[in-house]
Amino acid sequence: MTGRSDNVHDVIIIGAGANGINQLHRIRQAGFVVVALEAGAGVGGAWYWNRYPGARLDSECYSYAYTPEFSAEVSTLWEWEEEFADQPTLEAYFNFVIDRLDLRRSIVFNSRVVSARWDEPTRTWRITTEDGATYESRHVVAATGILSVPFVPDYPGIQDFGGTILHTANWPAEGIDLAGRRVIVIGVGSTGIQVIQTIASKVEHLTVLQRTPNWATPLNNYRYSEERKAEVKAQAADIMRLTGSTRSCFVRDRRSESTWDVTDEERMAILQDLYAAPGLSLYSGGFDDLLTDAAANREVTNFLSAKIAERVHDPETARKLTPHHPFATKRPPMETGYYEVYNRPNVSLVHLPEEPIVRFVENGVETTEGFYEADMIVVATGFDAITGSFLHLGVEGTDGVTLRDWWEDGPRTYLGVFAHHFPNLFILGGPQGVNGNHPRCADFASDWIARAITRLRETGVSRIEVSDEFEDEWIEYCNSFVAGTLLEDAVAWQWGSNIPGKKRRYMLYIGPQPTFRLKLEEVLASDFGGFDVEEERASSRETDHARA
Ligand code: NA7
Repeated sequence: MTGRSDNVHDVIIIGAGANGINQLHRIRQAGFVVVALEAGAGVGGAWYWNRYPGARLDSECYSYAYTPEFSAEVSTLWEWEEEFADQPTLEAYFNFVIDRLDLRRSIVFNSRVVSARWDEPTRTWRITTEDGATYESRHVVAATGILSVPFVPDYPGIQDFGGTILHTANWPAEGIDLAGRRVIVIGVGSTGIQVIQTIASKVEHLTVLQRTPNWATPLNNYRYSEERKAEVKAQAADIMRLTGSTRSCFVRDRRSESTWDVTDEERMAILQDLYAAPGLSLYSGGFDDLLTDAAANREVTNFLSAKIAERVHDPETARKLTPHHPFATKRPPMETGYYEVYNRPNVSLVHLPEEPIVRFVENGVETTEGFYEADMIVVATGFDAITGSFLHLGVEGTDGVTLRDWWEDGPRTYLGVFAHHFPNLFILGGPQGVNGNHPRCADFASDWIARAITRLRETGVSRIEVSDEFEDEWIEYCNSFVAGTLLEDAVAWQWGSNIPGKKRRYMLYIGPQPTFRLKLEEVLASDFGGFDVEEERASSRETDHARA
């Protein structure tokens, strides 16, 4: 290979969202020369790009934040104002973190990675960004997120629309004045619901184009009193211990009893309590058999159907808003006054299964049954989730094999971290690794990756690669948690169902996170037993660079 780069590092991290920042700090603390390449002009990842009206967290802030173990200073100094922070607050938080930890100087902004090629003779990754800059490093950590490639359906005539058309992940930082506008929102996932409930009272008219209604439950956000702020800080370490012990790193775990272990009255009272509790409680704190017993799940959906019927005045609209799939087989969105929006005279609901879109035209959207005028269309149709951002990096490993080829039939990893053909590449917070409260799940993996790379340095290992047998084993293990559950029939981004042509594969590890961590620890305890490991050869590396 020709053209060595001047930008030589021990480790390159791709992405400076919650996970990339985490990894950058840990890798730098371990004494490596490291840089993080970030496509955006600022940090925060999802919280940098998703600036749409109403963008808000739905994990409790204090469980989503960095732990006191990650940085006691950040944990002590930062103050959350409410249970579920909004996008501006989260963006401010990530900026605060990188400034307190002096990480900004190690991040190159506006640097979208377009190619990452493994160079076998030098045991080096060579990376090129969109602007032509080149970098190289012994190790790469890809931390590009599972919801970062916006998906816009290819509607006939979409280019003919004469007004503003925007995917929610591309909302301009300066905002958009919505007063007096006739707006169409397409999509009623977590994002669409946040947009709809936020803009309904601001626009002249709002038309919602809904393909599949979802089981939205109340966010129950609240602002913190001074006492609560102090309590959240004082309990930070305990909360992190708790989220480290639960199945999906949420503050709640499923109840140990089944739906049928309690009387009908007790069940209704429990469901009502969970409905009134913050955030994802009804999902993360529900009955043990929520996703394994269809009849048990129906107890929840009957309960929620009644809530929709109570809250939406027009029975026909309530019918359209009532889903048919089991609760939580699609990721349940959180809402604040969402259902009441449909009682407003300036809001209309279009149920696409009953009147599909025919085409976009200059001033709106035509369906089989009507025409909906708009001067703005908000596209809240989600993401090429889980694998999309990793496949966009142009990764090429051994023997010219690309990650896109290798994952053609779905992601293949070992422990969500390693992939065969891609030596010294570590995936953080990607497929078959995270589930639930993502940054908290990835925090453990980030800590582990920093320790793993340190061990490789200490033991003089220049190259490490996992076998495809290990991948097969991990895929089978991941699938075992989905087999026999109600998730098997789900139509959801976790299966890739939202992207035309994407192979149907369940792409997340949904087993217990504590088990996942034990498995990672076993790899270190066995000194990468079973991996293909090569020690440094004196001649293999042309440039030996300084340590930090
Ligand atoms: P989601 O959850 O993927 O939701 C996307 C929405 O857009 C959903 O209602 C989709 O309906 C709808 N959609 C997708 N494609 C189309 C087409 N072609 N026509 C009409 N409607 C369509 O994305 P979000 O951004 O809301 O949330 C992503 C995650 O971010 C969320 O799960 C949280 O974890 C945070 P469908 O259900 O596919 O019929």
